[in-house]
Amino acid sequence: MVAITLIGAPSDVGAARLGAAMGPEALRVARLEQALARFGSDVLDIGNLAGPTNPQADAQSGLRHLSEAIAWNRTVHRAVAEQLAAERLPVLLGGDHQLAVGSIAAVAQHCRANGKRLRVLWLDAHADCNTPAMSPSGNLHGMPVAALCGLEPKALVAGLADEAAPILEAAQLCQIGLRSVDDQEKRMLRELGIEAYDMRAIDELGMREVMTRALRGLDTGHVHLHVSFDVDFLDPEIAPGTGTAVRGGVNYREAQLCMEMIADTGCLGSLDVVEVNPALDIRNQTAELVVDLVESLFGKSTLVRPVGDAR
Ligand code: HAR
Ligand code: MN
Ligand code: MN
Ligand code: MN
Repeated sequence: MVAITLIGAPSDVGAARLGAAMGPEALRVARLEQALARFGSDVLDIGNLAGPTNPQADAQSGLRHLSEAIAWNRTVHRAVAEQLAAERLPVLLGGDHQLAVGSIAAVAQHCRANGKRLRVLWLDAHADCNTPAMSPSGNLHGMPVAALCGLEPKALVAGLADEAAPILEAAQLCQIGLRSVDDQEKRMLRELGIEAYDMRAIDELGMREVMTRALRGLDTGHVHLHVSFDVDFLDPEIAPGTGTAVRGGVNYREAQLCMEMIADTGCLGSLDVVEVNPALDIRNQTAELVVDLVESLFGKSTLVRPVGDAR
């Protein structure tokens, strides 16, 4: 059993709409800590990190709120690194998805220092791989993958990693659930060679086959699996509380299977839960659903299997 630490990061500076900053509180109201207490040896909620509020400014050179996002990511990076060093499993409660830069930078460093292989699963309706030059909005939550893979906005990763090498190699990353990818972003995914399963792949192959492929190779060597869970991965019919909902998302059973198959690997080492926006939700159902799914991610549905059953 692992020790789990919840880290609140109430930022919405990377998003188009206000409200994701209330995400950590919504998840607490939905009793995330109490739910995880069944699966963690101990669960500690260290409360919310402090960071800049949303200045609601216009984009400058293709970017909105860059200095605020940099401040948030430095703070997140420090907090996540601290928990990993203490051999605890950090669960970052966002906040908007640009926070994954700080979180994944810390995880990548931890893996390098400890000889672990890193694999990142990016569960999202969006690819978040825009550079400022490509971005239709200037919103930084559409850019963390680009920054992590060594592209602009490089200022977002300055000081978080060795400047010479990108934090993430494309081969370490796998995206699932995509259904809103900008044209230039599609080309970028292809250029970088990022493994991506869009909703059509889930329709055609089924979630089971998609996850089998996404999780391939985790049984060899010491792998640290980081899950970056943008709740707009889920269909808005079941998860309306998010800022950029896109119809045609992952349904309840598919989401459960996705989480269960990740749990079965036994490799989960860190988690981001981002883009919960209670201002857009109905009776906190999105946070409640996320708590349900995170329980599965930590092994809720695993039956005690007969001896000799490898699963
Ligand atoms: N691709 C669009 C943009 O860059 C919207 C993507 C941002 N939305 C998210 N990220 N929630 O996953 O503006
Ligand atoms: Mn995202
Ligand atoms: Mn998204
Ligand atoms: Mn670890």
